[in-house]
Amino acid sequence: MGTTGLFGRGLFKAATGAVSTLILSAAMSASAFAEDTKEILGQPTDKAMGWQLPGSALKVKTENFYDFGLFPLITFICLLVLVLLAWIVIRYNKKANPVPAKFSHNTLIEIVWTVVPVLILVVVAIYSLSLLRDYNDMPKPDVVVKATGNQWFWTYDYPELGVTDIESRLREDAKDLKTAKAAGIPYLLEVDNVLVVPVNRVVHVQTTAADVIHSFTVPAFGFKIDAVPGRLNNTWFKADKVGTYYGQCSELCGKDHAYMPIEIKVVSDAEFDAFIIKQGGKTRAMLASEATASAAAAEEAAASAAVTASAEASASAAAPAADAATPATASASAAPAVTPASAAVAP
Ligand SMILES: [Cu+2]
Repeated sequence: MGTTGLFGRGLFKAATGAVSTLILSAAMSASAFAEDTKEILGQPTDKAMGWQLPGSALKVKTENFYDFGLFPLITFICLLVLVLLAWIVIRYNKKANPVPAKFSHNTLIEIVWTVVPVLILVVVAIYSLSLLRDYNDMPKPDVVVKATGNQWFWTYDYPELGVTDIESRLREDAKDLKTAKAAGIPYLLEVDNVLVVPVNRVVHVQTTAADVIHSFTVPAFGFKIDAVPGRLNNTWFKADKVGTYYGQCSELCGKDHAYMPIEIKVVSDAEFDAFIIKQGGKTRAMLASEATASAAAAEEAAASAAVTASAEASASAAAPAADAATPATASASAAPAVTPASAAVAP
């Protein structure tokens, strides 16, 4: 290394300088961020870097995979390549190494640089597939919501609860930074009609579109799902904190693509039921009791039908052997058996 020229040393200095500047600026921005800003759940924070605060357990898992898996791995590989590159440039340039070696292969090193990346990719794949499976295997949903993308707003339906066509558009005062600040709402994110869902419940999200492709995306819940005309795409989330969560259409869909945000309000079960009733729908409890009542009614009807059928069967069996008076007796004896059942159905 004694012959390392000025060029080599200069480059090394530049490289270490760049790395230390990067580290320093990252540290400075992190401390500045800690002082100046407080992250707000469900929305982006000014000057912040990295993820929004997570709003569900699945998002936490996704973030952990990136923060403790992919990001350190990417950083390590980048630094390794940088160091190797710097070493080659400094140690083996024309001045430092005037007589180059003539060999062209090294079996061991070639095996290593093939096998090690394969192993790294296998580990990444195992974690990725586990995460994909979690996103894919939806638990039994408590609420189904359907989000339809339109140019340029969203419409929301609760198909099972009888609530349809809630149009959700960007609020006028959110379109301008000054008016948004004055109103205390997030710029370009606040809508007139929000999508309301209950907390700690599995929400099944169906997406489609009425015109062109849109994308239903909410960072805090870690989903981004295309809304495609003529298709019904599915995802799910389970919000673990009450609050308001913002997202945006994430598929370029025309001139007002930037002005069709998504706002999800996560509320308690009681508030959710109140919202559904206000929208003219039926709550899950109402539907469940209706279902129980109609099941009971169906059971009663089936029971009374069976009684009638058996009465008729006995009547018809009695008929051939009896004289003209017997059918009247048979129907008279069948009648009381039917009556209590039909009386029970009536109320
Ligand atoms: Cu869109």
